[in-house]
Amino acid sequence: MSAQKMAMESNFDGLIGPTHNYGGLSDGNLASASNAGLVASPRAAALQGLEKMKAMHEAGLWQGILPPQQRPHLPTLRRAGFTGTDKQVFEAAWKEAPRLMKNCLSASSMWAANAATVSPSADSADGQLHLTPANLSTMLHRSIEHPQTQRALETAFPFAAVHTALSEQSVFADEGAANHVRLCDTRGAQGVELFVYGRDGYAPARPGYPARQTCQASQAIARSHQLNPARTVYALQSDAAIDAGAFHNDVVCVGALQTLFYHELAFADKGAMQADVTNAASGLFTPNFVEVPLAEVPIADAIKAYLFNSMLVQMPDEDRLTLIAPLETQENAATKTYCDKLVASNGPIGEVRYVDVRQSMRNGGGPACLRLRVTLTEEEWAQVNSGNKFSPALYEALKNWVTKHYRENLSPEDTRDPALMTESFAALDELTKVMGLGQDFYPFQR
Ligand code: SUG
Repeated sequence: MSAQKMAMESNFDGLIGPTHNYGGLSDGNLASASNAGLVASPRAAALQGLEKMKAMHEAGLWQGILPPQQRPHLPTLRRAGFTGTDKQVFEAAWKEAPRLMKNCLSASSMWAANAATVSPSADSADGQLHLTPANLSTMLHRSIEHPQTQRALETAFPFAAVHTALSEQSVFADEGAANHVRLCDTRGAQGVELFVYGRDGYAPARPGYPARQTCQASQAIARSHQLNPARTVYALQSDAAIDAGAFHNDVVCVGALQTLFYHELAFADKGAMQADVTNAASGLFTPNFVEVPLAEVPIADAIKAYLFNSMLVQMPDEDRLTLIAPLETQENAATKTYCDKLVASNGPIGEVRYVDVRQSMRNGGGPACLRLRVTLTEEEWAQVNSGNKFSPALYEALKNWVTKHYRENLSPEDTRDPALMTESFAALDELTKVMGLGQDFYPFQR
């Protein structure tokens, strides 16, 4: 085994884009369905995201930023037969295919946990960092993200193996890191990668809400990331979790270092999951399973309050882990009581901090959805594109940029305004300069 390098987990957050709105686009995501049609605040959303990044940076964690994508996504509209100037395409699409248009306006790339699956260099046979952009093929509005995601990842991680998304077909439906947990002793050491899937891609679709991740997608990623099969585990989500609204496993489970924190109903066979993870970790570390009992936190509360869609982080100089939870977890009696008890116990989680990401939460995106975890060695972190690294100066520049370009309010009616497109493209054009992304980063610039 090669000498272990000093490594840390970084968080790359999706910067929330100027068209953030409540489109009701995600079947099985209860927040998206129940908040459809609300007036959104793109400006407040982006600023909430920036405050979370700032808090993590100030706590001493490595913090990165992934830029928003171009919306409306004109290439999808043109592929669907709309022609003419951008404005003509925009107006004709709203008139003839309003549902398609709504899908092309979503700012969904903010949920960076779905951008890709990431395997650090310590886990792969070739010693490289591997990233596979998620095809997100289950939801139309998300399926158009991956080509631009690939570009964004290649820009941010020029030294890494950035793969092409898996085949865009139901057998290979893939939602990225939201269904993937890496456990380890120390970050730079060989870890165990746990892939959680909702269905066998060859089986008929399940009744009820869609299962978005297939076993075949997870296996394909583990192969191309050159993972050691003995250190790789696959576990099936429970139907109960999916039917209660756990459209991704990270709605009912989060892990860090040796700790896996999950709801009693998260897995179809939790005994098998525990045995498989323990076996895969043999000789490396002893996993610490923190299971939240149904009797203490009903699954409906866990999902509504997003207890598990928290970031589980190792703060410098803290012995125990910190859970970065949404304010909604503090406001729910069952989850708040559980968190107080968790901290008071002498278990692996020693603190819970609450953050305000309400704008994203109304679309089913908690603190954990907004970030992509990338474990990096010091040498790798030094090679990350500097424009993708959070700094106080970049924070100030982005805050000014958001305040200058973003609308305070965006109602469903407002999304029909072609000025939203021109404003958004002007904002993104300027962003490529602020973040040093190059002058042909977005399709409208090419
Ligand atoms: O894919 N919501 C996202 C939320 C993603 C959350 N990510 C994780 N759990 N990792 C989704 O369902 C709603 C968009 C709308 O309805 O306007 C949406 O796409």
